Amino acid sequence: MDKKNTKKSHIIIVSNRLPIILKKAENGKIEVEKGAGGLITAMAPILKNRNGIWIGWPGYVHEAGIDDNRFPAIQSAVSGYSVKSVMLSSDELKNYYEGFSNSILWPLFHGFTDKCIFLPEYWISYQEVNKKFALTVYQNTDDPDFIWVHDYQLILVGAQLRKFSKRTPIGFFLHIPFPPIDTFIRCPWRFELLSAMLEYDIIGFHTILSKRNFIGCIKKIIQDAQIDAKKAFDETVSEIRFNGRVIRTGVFPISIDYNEFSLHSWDKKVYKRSKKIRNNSPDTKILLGVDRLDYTKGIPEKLKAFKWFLTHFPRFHKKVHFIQLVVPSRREITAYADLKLKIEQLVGEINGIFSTNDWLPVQYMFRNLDRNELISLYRACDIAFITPLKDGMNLVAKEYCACNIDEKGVLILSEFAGAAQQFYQDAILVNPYDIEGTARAIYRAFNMPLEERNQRMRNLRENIKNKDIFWWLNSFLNAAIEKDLSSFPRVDEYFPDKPTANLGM
Ligand code: ADQ
Repeated sequence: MDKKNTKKSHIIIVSNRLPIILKKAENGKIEVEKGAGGLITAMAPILKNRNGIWIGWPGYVHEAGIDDNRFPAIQSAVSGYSVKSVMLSSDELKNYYEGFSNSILWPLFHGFTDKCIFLPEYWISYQEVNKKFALTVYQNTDDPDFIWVHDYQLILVGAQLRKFSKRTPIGFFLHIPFPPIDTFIRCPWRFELLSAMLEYDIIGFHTILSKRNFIGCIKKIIQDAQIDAKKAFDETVSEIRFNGRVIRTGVFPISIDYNEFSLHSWDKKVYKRSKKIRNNSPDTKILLGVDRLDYTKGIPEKLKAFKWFLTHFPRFHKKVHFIQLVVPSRREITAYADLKLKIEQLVGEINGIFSTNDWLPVQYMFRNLDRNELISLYRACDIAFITPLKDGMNLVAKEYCACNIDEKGVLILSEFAGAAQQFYQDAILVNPYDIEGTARAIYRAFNMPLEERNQRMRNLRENIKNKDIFWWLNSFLNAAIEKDLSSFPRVDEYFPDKPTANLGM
């Protein structure tokens, strides 16, 4: 990018991972492919249009002083915009990524404080690596550029850029929930983290609850910040005044490329594959869970609810087939390795108790699937069973509905997924800690009349179609530049005030 000859503003995306995937080819060589996912799809056109750059870690460790010949392959995997790699050593990976990011911020922000390991060396590494990211951003940007930093691994990047005297507008989007003050306050570096967030010009969250929690923490911890409490707590986008600057904060529920998923579901190969999945389980309803291996996703609780269902409703034996897909993730961290064992033990227990010669209640898969396989599963299943204990948004819920082109499926969704804020009227909401209530929700999904299923699924799909990933991207960027914030409607909000699963039995 020739920065010197143009003053047109560019867009710079900064995330922990670059939008690429490293794959081992059959000959043992590592190949670089373009990554998939909503964020990448949505960002690509805007990055191409505005001559943008994506800055991030390419996904492998690299020791200082060694020449890396993979950079050209990384660049050519992503066409139309530039990528810049930030290299991490194995020590940095251990302390910044597995340590501060995934053994402090991830559990803390999801409310699992017992899983936090507050080691000072993690904090030191987190600061150093965030500085390293900021330096790469600094070296590759010019003043009118808009820098957009993503997620909890990189909270300090904005503040570090200010230390380099960067005055460019900088935005931040948090993809995970922001915790309430009584949780956040346990972090030994609470003041540093919050002050760093106030160096951004705009900060986005998935839900109004996260935004409120953030404002609540600012009010208690950063004494000089001026907040119009009413607006801050209720409005989609509001302002905080601090140190002579105005910081905007808003609610932007992330989404998926609805059209892409929906069209893909009409594909002949997908149809054939989904038919095959259905034929493997004749006369049964398929219940589907798709989750990354993570204690926040509530997989053991979900299995316990399924066990309760089979125990108390024996007439559904041989009438239901539960497919639980788990995507490998962060297994180097002990809590994740333990979780895997727990899940496998529960699957074994349920199948041991209930299976017969011609019926296996739980089919468990622990691997990555390609797009076709995943969409075929979404298409084949009757009930999506998505019950995280806490989740920023949950894109699987949105993908499932987008793929449910015959509009006969049912979505069982946890109240504690960000997506519940959007879908509370049409999904069956459950409290995943309530094993019996969750089991009864399966019963309800089983018995829901076709007409009701059609209506609910149509509403869900309409909702996702109207607020897809491109809507999300535009809302965030508009909020960063819009003069009149009243153009952002107030946020629709769900809070459980009565028993959730309307059991109808
Ligand atoms: P995640 O915790 O990763 O994301 P989620 O939003 O559900 O959770 O996204 C998972 C993604 O992985 C989905 O796009 C899904 O298609 C894909 N996937 C799942 N199983 C797969 C498999 N076996 N093979 C291949 N792909 C699979 C974080 C936050 C969420 C937030 C997102 C986006 O934790 O709350 O919704 O970021 O902001």
